[in-house]
Amino acid sequence: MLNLTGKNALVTGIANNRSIAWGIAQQLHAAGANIGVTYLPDDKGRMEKKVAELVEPLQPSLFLPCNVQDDAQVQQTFDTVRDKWGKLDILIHCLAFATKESLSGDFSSVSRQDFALALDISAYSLLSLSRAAKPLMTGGGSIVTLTYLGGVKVIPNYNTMGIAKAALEMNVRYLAAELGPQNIRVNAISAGPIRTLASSAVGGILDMIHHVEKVAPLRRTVTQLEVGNAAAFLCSDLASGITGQILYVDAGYEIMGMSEAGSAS
Ligand code: NAD
Ligand code: 0WE
Repeated sequence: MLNLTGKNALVTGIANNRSIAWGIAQQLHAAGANIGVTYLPDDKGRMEKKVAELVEPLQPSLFLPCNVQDDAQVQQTFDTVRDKWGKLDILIHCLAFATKESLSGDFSSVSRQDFALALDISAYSLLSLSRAAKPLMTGGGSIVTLTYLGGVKVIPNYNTMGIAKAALEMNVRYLAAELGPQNIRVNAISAGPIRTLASSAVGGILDMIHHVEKVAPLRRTVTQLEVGNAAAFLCSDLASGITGQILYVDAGYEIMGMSEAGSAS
């Protein structure tokens, strides 16, 4: 059975109650994991307060600021994990960022700076967090990140994030190869579109969700908790033979071709 009792899980990327990371944290907690949470700090401490209130029911034993653009904050986070927990079993990487300008219009118009920013926050951060987690995963471990179909196929306006997700998915494979001998598994979940803070800021997300509801085999979108269940599975011993994989949790959307034809029924 799915049992994460005795496992220490660090979850990044919770911003509010719609965050995919929040769905994941709830399901890891329900499976018995000890939870640690990191948040993106802001000047006024608003995010800290908001996320602290949200996660209170999970009684996290760690609650730390961690902006992945700041190597010192990343190091501080994992120093604290080492001091407080001794070992780490599960790392959830559930964050991404690109500027609004690089998520619309002509793909070729993206600036060098915006391109670098998106790749830094959304893809390089999996490397830096995994590097810091590696020495703490002494009993093996599981690293899970979140990706999207736009890293494999062209999705209108996903643009620069698509390049970042392609890089992220290849990071998963190279990391899985490097960390496998230490029994650290690295996988990604490719989630279908879900209304969250990040996706709602994108023009046309509702149209995309309606399209998925018409075309996907299950005729609906997925929820944060369904993604959380898949993450709990990947982090559990039930998935002990799985590494380097991209698991689609998308109501089946990814398998479809000729998608207009499927919309009739
Ligand atoms: P969200 O806005 O709730 O989460 C994004 C998180 O990224 C936020 O918590 C934010 O604080 C964090 N973040 C941004 N910059 C950061 C930085 N520099 N340092 C640390 N944290 C930073 O939105 P979400 O949709 O839950 O996104 C979570 C992940 O899921 C992302 O990787 C996203 O690409 C992926 N995803 C989302 C969807 C979707 O439709 N919502 C689909 C597939 C994959
Ligand atoms: O990965 C994502 C969202 C990532 C994202 C969203 C924003 C909006 C606000 C990253 N950075 C920002 N920056 C902002 O300023 N998704 C998979 C959700 C998403 O985003 C899209 C989508 C879908 C689906 C963007 C364009 C087209 C489709």
